[in-house]
This record gives sequence, C-alpha cells and structure tokens, in this order.
Amino acid sequence: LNDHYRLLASLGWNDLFQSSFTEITSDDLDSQNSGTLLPGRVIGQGKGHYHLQIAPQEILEAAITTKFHDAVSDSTGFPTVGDWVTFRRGNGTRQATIHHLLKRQSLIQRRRAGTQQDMQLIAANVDFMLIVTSLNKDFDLQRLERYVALGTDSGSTVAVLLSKADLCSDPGEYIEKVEAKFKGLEVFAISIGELQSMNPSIDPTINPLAKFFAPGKTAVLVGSSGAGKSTLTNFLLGSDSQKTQTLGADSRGRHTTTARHLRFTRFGGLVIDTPGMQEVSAVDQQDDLETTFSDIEESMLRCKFTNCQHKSEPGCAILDSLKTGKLSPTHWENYLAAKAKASRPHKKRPR
Ligand SMILES: Nc1nc2c(ncn2[C@@H]2O[C@H](COP(=O)(O)OP(=O)(O)OP(=O)(O)O)[C@@H](O)[C@H]2O)c(=O)[nH]1
Ligand SMILES: [Mg+2]
Ligand SMILES: [Zn+2]
Repeated sequence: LNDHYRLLASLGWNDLFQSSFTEITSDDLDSQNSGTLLPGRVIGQGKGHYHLQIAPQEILEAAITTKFHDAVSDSTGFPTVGDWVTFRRGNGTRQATIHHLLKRQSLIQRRRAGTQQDMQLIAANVDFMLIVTSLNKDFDLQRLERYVALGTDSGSTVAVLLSKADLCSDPGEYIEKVEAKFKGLEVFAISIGELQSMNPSIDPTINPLAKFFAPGKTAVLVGSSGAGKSTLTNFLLGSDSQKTQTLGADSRGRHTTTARHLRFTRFGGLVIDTPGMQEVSAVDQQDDLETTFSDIEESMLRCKFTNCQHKSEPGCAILDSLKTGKLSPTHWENYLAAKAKASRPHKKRPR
C-alpha cells in the first residue's frame, strides 16, 4: 500500500490529504461488504460522471452516491477538478462510486452570475493560480485585478503570465506596471515562440516558469478567452491535444475551451486548462454552458440514467429538483436555450 501512496505523490498527494483520508476511512463501516475505499483525484467532469485518476496511468469513470449527493448543502460541497475523493471500484470494471470529498488544500471559486451566494468552483488543490493575460490591446489592469481577487484567500499562490510578448514592443514596461500595482506577485512576460525555442528544456536554471510545473505540483491557468491558455497548455503537454482559437477578426470573446481538465505536463507537474471567463457583469449571454450552469450539470450527475433526457425518465434529478423547487424553472429554461444556441450549426467555426 505504501508504494501505492508513493505513486499518488506524482498526482499531488501529500500529508494533508493522507490525514483527511485516514480520518474519513477509519470509521468506514462498509468496507467489509462493499470493498475498500481508496483515494482518487478528479481530473475532469462529464455529463453524469467524473473522471478519476487513481494512478499515473489509470483513469476511472465515477459517479457520486445518492448519500453523498443528499448530504451536500451547497455547490462547494461537490467535487470539482483537482479534488481528492474516496471511491469504491466496481469489480473488474472501470466504473467507480465516489463516497467522500477529502479536505481541500486550496479552492478557487467565484460567485455565480446573477446570484448572491452560490459559488462556482474553478479548481481545487492547486498550488499555483497562473493568470494569463495578453500583451496586446486587451491588456487591462482592472480586469487583472478581478482575476487577482479570485486567487486571494484561495490557498494557492498567484502569479501573472503576460502572454504574446512577441506582439509587444516593450514587455518590460508592462511587467513594471503589474508589479507596481500588485506588490509581491511574480510577473513574467512569455511568448510561445520563445518557449518553443527553449524546447524541450524548461530547466529551472534557464526558465523561471519551471517551478510551477514541477513534479507533484498543480497549476491552473485562468484568464480571458483568447489569452493563450490552451496554447501554453499544449506546450506544457508537448502535444496539440487542446484545441486553440484560430485567428480571425471576430474570434474575440469566443470560448474555444469549454471544460476543465487536469493533465500531466511533460515536466512532471500537473496543469488545468480552463475556459476563458467573461466579466462577471457580462456573464449571462456570453459565458459558456459549463461555467454558468454548473449547478445544473452537477444535478444531472444524479440522474439515474447517464443518457437521461430530463423529460420523463424515472430517477431524473432535474425533474426532481424542479418539483421540489430546488431548481428554478427560469434557470432551467435559460440552460436549455443556451444549450440550443451553442449547438446551432452556424456557431461552429469553419475549418
Ligand atoms: N503572437 C502570439 N500569439 C499567441 C501566443 N500564444 C497564443 N497565441 C494565439 O492566441 C490565440 C488564442 O489562443 P488560445 O490558446 O486558444 O486561447 P485561450 O486562452 O485558450 O482561449 P479560450 O479557450 O477561449 O479561453 C491563438 O490564435 C493562438 O495562436 C503567443 O505567444 N504569441
Ligand atoms: Mg483555451
Ligand atoms: Zn435527468
């Protein structure tokens, strides 16, 4: 078992998670009948399920139990990308059930649009929150301030990556501006071309970014759409697996990335790419489905059937929440409308 936990260290496992795990599982009465509880890390979330990384090469598909779901009092109680959870695995299958959320070391969250209290979770258990903001006409200190505020009290260390330095005649001037406004924050100007030319070396003695992606560490990239988060992610992964925006006059504000995933970088550490965030005030129309309606997507995780259409199926969590008033009909209709809009063919970008 000790070997197992050594493997988990490469996924970010540490003493804090270990002690939370021990505390939770020491009074687990079901292990005799239902199998042992093990720790896994949430690396992604789909419709009706989570993806759990349980070893460097092993990923399971998992759903939370009804007991877990019913014990949750608000959206912060659900697992999000980066979370450690306990799971039980089905015999000889790649399916698992999630039973507990382990204590979080850090949590990046923001208030959901149009609500007072409801929080939208961005990522958990990250060591570094890297704000990516581009050095072109979009550069905006006030917006940067709102991103910095996301990191405050999150438990993670914030740093600023000024992207597309190749498009800027004097990156140093911007570094100074940001450093002057946010005392103590580390600020770097980066350009993908330059990073690639150092390729594959992200040697800490040459590249100051290396520490963010060191083995066992987790970094999340946040920032507005088009800032270059996925382009940087692809560099870190050493592959083109993240779709990036094609350049074009109208590409501003489009969301190319629509979901969050935690992945291994080729430097040993882990990175979470996220969909660009809109200004909090402008969320309603523009924001992607995942971020505005994550409460609904979370509820769907409880539908009895993973292909539930939420129309008349038995065990449908959506119909249930509508009936009990937990979900407002207006919010549900907005979701359906936004979803229909997002899947209309003309929204697809020409290749
Ligand atoms: N000139 C220049 N362009 C870059 C650089 N990095 C990224 N880009 C371009 O910026 C555009 C947007 O990049 P993405 O990586 O898709 O942006 P994103 O932040 O992931 O956007 P969303 O997924 O919508 O949030 C793409 O056309 C990239 O090729 C850079 O260092 N220099
Ligand atoms: Mg992206
Ligand atoms: Zn349903």
